[in-house]
Amino acid sequence: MSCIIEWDETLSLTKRRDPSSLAFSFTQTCMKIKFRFSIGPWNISEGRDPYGPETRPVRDLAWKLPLFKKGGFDAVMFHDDDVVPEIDSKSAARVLEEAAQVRRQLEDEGLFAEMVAPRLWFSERTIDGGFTSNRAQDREYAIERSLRTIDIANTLGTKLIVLWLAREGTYLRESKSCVRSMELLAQAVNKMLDHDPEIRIAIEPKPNEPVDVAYLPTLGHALAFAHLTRDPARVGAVVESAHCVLAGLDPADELEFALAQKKLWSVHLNDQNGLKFDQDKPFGSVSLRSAFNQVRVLDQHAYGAKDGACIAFDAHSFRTSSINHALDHATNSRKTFLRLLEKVRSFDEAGAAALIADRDYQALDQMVLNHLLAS
Ligand code: XUL
Ligand code: MN
Repeated sequence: MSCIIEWDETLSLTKRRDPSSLAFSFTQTCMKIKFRFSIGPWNISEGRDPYGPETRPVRDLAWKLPLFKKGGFDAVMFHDDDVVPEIDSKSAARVLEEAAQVRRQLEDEGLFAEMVAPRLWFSERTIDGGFTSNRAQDREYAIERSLRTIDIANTLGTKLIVLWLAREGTYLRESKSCVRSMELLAQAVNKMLDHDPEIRIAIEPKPNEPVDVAYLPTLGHALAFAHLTRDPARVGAVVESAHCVLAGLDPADELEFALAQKKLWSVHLNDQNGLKFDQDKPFGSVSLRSAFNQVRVLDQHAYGAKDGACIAFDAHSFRTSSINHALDHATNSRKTFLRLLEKVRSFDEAGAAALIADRDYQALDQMVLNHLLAS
């Protein structure tokens, strides 16, 4: 994997423990991670919401890919039917042919596929969930479709499968059993792991929407669930900022929790204004300080340096945006990330460590604000 890290002189990330406090401070000696950025075709959306229709025309992949490249993105994340539209009506051979065609399109644009996720929430066969549906034929469909997703991923040249378990939960608590649902989920994931011994499955937790109560609402649930599968080492996570906010959790802490377990295999950075509907706002749009802390932990722990994991922005255009500005939310998210990276790298870590040693958190608070406000 080329150019993940640009080294100047040394090859060390040194971790220094301040003897007078419990805090760790990090000195990134001459090391600069060169982050790689990713985006999904669904992030150029048409503006539909539950109360109104599309506000922008549909654009195909051939239109989107050059735009992604021009916007500074290196990789593309896909749902299975982003790669092969109307996938359920096509033969296995046809699906792979179309996937191969998309791979050529990606290569022509100098892009690569980051991950593929089965879209298990749209079909009439997944109305009550896929893997945890109460109907056996729905469960079979969900597993079959997920195995096809792995075949598509192989054709595109990625080994990362994302599972956002949209409808694996309940609208009505009495309709399913959690223990039974964990068994069903583990059976499904085991079949996926068996299908290709090289794939890794990253679960993307979200507490609600579309279901009332999701079975894997947080990162902690997802990582605990990994241990119910045949190969926990191959089951990790994607952390999305907005999903953390929806669960009342701090996105930077969630990222760091996954990093501590070596299970942060992708990130969906965006923003969310409180416990409301899923908003997928541009990164930093609601809380710049939270965004600063997210960038800081990713940089401190050299996210992606070893495994090439990408920074994805799972944001959407505002409904009011015209098609000419359909990617601005993503290019702006990327610019904000890079500006915050400068802020992270110019933060006075030694000064912060001294304030932590003194337990002067009031001064530390103001120091962070002053740093963010300084031009
Ligand atoms: C849903 C969400 C999805 C996943 C991919 O909230 O974030 O778009 O990222 O299936
Ligand atoms: Mn997401």
